[in-house]
Order: sequence, then structure tokens, then C-alpha cells
Amino acid sequence: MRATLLGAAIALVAGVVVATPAHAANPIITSVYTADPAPLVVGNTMYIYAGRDEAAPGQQNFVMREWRVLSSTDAATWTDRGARANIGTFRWAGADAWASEVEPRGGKYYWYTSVNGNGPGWMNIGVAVGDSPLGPFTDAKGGPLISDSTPNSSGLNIDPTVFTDDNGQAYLYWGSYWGVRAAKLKPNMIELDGPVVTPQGLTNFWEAPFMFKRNGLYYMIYAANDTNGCVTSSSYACQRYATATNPMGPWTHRGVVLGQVSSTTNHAGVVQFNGQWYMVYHNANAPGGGNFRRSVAVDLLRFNADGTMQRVVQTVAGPPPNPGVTA
Ligand code: FUB
Repeated sequence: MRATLLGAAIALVAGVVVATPAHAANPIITSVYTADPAPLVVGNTMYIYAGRDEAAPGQQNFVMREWRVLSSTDAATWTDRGARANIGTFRWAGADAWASEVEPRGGKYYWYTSVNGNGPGWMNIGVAVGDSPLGPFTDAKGGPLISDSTPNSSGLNIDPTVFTDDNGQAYLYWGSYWGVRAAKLKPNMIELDGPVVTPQGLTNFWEAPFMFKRNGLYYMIYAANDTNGCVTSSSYACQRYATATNPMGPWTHRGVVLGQVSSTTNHAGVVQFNGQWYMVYHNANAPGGGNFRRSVAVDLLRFNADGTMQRVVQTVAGPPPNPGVTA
């Protein structure tokens, strides 16, 4: 954006008529459509793992075949690092590279994905593993971690979020169709450690959970689609959130943290980077965008003194550059 503005300023000084509009920071990437962002900070870099929307203009269904990585060192200027995993990463899968999230452990990066397993049922959760945030990633398990045959699984097994607590215990939450589920993960990150449970207190949960911890309190943001303070029509979704003092709940619903966006789906993640909290989410605001041609955006997230979250202001400008402390 800054290079474009500089170019426009130089052209104006030179008396040239410039028709090119300044490129806004949100959505952060417009060369391809991206959706279902999940943030991860490693060192001085914020990564966003996202699916790619490939639906043709006017097409009314998801066409998603790959997962991409975006990166930034200041949360304002973003680079598309390309597709780092795709449906072919999982030999047992055949379609629908839906929402995903990466969790680090022991120097490895575990990429939990929603994918159509071509078997009985529809969607599954797979897990790939790589030695760096950019991979290369390979199937870590050789089959689904969660499928329709997993006892007490969700009505739609998508949208994994993995959170590792300070004691090393990792938790997997996932689900859609109003069916949120949770389970502990073994230290190997590719097997459940105990039964699948139905967490309590995630009021009006629809899909897209994302879990994090701040000041000893656990937070879960998630998509809801009620018209009781969330959205104007239940075809859309907002992000509600809940807090808990135990990673398995029970959860206490706290309200809406991200209102309706311009796409029908609403999928978000939260991260702290260089001392500032951010929400990453998607909308339909890129040129030619739509419900199946979505794009990732980033905005500031602010907390109140009592730990509650302020509603995110969706901006076109995006957050100011935050390069952190440079040596
Ligand atoms: O992108 C496909 C699906 O749409 C995701 O898995 C859901 O969270 C919703 O964003």
C-alpha cells in the first residue's frame, strides 16, 4: 500500500493523472481468495494458515483444494507464501480443503485440517506435520484423526482448533451444525487421549471454534448465527466468545466479539504479536469477492481491564505496522 501511495504522490507532483486507487490493507491478500484464517506467531513472524477459495464468479459452492500460508513481520504488510498443503497431502482424502489450524510442539508443526475423506460420512479432521512453519508438510497419521465413526463426534467434523496449555497438555475442539466437541490429545499430537466430550456453555455455537489463553483465563471464540444480537439473518454469522477457568470448560458466554461480516460464513482467530492483540477473519470485500470467494482481513483486538473483549472494529485500512523492537 505504501509503495502505491508513494508512486501516486510522485506522479501527482510530476503532473501526471493517476487513476490507480490506493490499495487498502484489508483484505490483506487480493491475488487469490483466502478463507478460514488461523494465526500463529513464531519468532518475529506472524503466520496465517488459510484455505483458498477457487469458486468461479457466481458459483454457489465452495471449491477449495489447498491450504496456503501468509506471513508478516509487522502485521500490516503480508506475503503469500503459497500452497503448503493440499488435498493430495492426505492420500485418503478427495475434496474440500476447509478450515485448518497449525499447532507447534517439540520443534514440529502439526497442521490440523478439515477435509473430505471420500469414505463413509462427509468431512474428517486430518493432521499433517512439518519441521518448520512453512513445511514441507506430510500426512502425520495416514488416516483421519476424527471421522463420522469417532464416538460422539460432531454432526459435521470440521474446523479444528488445537490449544496447548502451559503444562504441555493439548486440547482439540472442533465441530459445526451446532455440535461442538472436545478431546484431549496425546503428546504425539495425532491420537486422542480419552473420550470425545460435548463442552458446555458455548451459547449458540454454530461452528469455527478458536481457543487461546490470556492472563490465566481460557477464551473460545466461535461462529454463531442467531438473530438475537448476532446477525440480521441466520444465513450469516458473527463471532461470539466464552471464557473458562478450565480448558475443558464449563464455559461462560460473554457476548459478540466480531459482528456480521460481508460473507455469510464468519471464521476467525486471535493472536498476540509484538505486544498487540489481533483478530484475523475473512470477508467478501476483495474485488470480485463473494460468499465462496472470500479474503482474509486483520484488525486490532482490544481487551477491557476485566478481561472481556471489545467488539472488533472492521477496517479497510487494517492495523498500523507493528515491527516490534528491532535490534
Ligand atoms: O471454508 C469452508 C467452511 O466455511 C469452513 O470450514 C467453515 O468454518 C466456514 O468458514
